Amino acid sequence: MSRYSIFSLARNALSGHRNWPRQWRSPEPRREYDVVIVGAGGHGLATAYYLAKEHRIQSVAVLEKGWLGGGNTGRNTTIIRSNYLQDESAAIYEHALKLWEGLSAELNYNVMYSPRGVMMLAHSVHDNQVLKRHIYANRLNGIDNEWLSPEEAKRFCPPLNIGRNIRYPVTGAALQRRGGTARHDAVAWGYARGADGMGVDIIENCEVTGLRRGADGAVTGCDTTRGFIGAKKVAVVAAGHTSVVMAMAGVRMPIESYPLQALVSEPVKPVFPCVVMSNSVHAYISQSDKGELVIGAGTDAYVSYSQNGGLHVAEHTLDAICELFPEFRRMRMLRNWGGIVDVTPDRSPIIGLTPVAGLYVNCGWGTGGFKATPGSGHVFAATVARGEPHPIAAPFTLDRFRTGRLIDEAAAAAVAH
Ligand code: FAD
Ligand code: PYC
Repeated sequence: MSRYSIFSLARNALSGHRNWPRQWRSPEPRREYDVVIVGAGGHGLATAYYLAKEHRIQSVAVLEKGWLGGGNTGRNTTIIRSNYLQDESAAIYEHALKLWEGLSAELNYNVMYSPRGVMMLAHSVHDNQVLKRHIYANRLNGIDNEWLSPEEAKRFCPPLNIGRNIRYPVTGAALQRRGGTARHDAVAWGYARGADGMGVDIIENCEVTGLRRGADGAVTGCDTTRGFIGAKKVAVVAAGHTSVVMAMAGVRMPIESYPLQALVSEPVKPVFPCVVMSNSVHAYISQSDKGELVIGAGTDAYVSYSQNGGLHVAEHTLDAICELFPEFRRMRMLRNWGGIVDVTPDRSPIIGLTPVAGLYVNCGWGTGGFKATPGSGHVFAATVARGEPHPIAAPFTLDRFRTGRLIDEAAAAAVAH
């Protein structure tokens, strides 16, 4: 049963997201569900939403050790694009991008998706060749991406310094015009409200501490800080801690966890029209609707579960930003933070079944899973509901690290790691 009264639903419908999640409270967990999802980030909540909406599975609980959206979903820099190299990746990220285009209407909740264009800079002959290869591969997959000269790049993004006398002069850029940004909290809240309205239980402050298996080896539920919760199926979507949670069922994951940080400047009037990323100088930047410049770096060099990034990484990023956009040199930084990203050997996600019956996993999105949120939830819900991989999810098996059918996206991740 949902905790929504008809009155509060009507009020929400009238006022958009302002009443949510303020008036919402986690329910007491039931003893048994059809599906338990571990992790109330965007991917877990989207999975719950599509399970309820498209597969009519409403006996679903989403268990969250903290608060919903408090993991990477609420910590990321919200860049959305689908300009990945390999066909398998292009398919899933483009599936997600198409869902982004209608998401506010789907959820009746403004996720502030803004297709303002994502421009990836080249700084050398090698960069030119790599980005052009991406452009051609994308176009073959029906995905928009175009090459810009330095002058065209500056016309698209006037603050960009295309002088030849900087350490890494801009030699061109790849532009995906349909790429952009969205509001991360709104994505979590929108999916949560939608799932909650269809009867899904979203239970905060409920850490999963164990995964139980029956005599036949199949999963039977989760031990949690709020007691045992039985489940016919358990879906782990616990970015950053996937390997910890999966080890509870005896499954060893090919995952390493790294801190990834970001920072924002003081808010200013609109000065930055798009998203700019540079893989070579390890920096990316956009401007939020609040006016802050949103700036990100690469991951730390060492594995860790710390939600802080090394200061030297931020310093290096700011050096690069100030060189590319000299007019920001005198701005003040407001705050910085970190998240823990889970990285696979080929930098592509793992979505699907596991060696344990009834146990499913969705992880390994590394530095780039925000953009995938709707597509990931959509195909994972189908996979969990049917007990077999959705066609778009099928290549992203755990098994590929045994068979060698890797999906190498180290370059398209566009963030050093
Ligand atoms: P999360 O939002 O992290 O959700 C997982 C949840 O699981 C967490 O809330 C956590 O508390 C919970 N959990 C963990 N263990 C347990 C347990 N034992 N019991 C119960 N709950 C548990 N991606 C992009 O596409 N574009 C970007 O611009 C971008 N920028 C980024 C910038 C930064 C600084 C960071 C850190 C990440 C960035 N990413 C970006 C990556 C993106 O944020 C993630 O890939 C994505 O948000 C993952 O979503 P999720 O729902 O899987 O994970
Ligand atoms: O995947 O586009 C991305 C991204 C940008 C910043 C972090 N990840």
